Amino acid sequence: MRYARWVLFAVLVAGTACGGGGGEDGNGGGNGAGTTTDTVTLVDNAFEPSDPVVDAGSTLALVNEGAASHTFTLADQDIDETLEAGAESSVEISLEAGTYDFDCSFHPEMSGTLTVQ
Ligand SMILES: [Cu+2]
Repeated sequence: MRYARWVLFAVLVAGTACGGGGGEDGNGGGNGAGTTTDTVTLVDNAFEPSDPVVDAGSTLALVNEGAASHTFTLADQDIDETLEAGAESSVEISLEAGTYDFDCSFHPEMSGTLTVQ
């Protein structure tokens, strides 16, 4: 009885030490504060990322990796880029700091929010 408890304790300690090692490193790829987005990829049917962050006055690259045509449209901001399948383009973000909803004119379910900082 006493021996079995000891073994269980040893196994628990070994397991904890082993599992703890890799835990901290996993967060590195996240969307950290201060990181801006270079490229928005259009796929069937979503934007990746759907929450890009850009600096005011910068240029945002657009790549359509989908099989269908898609648009990057900010309806109220005079930005409406149409990309055929496989096409690349870019838009100049001449907007004031704030958040702006965008979508695809062809696929209303494709939408996202652009943050200008
Ligand atoms: Cu679309």
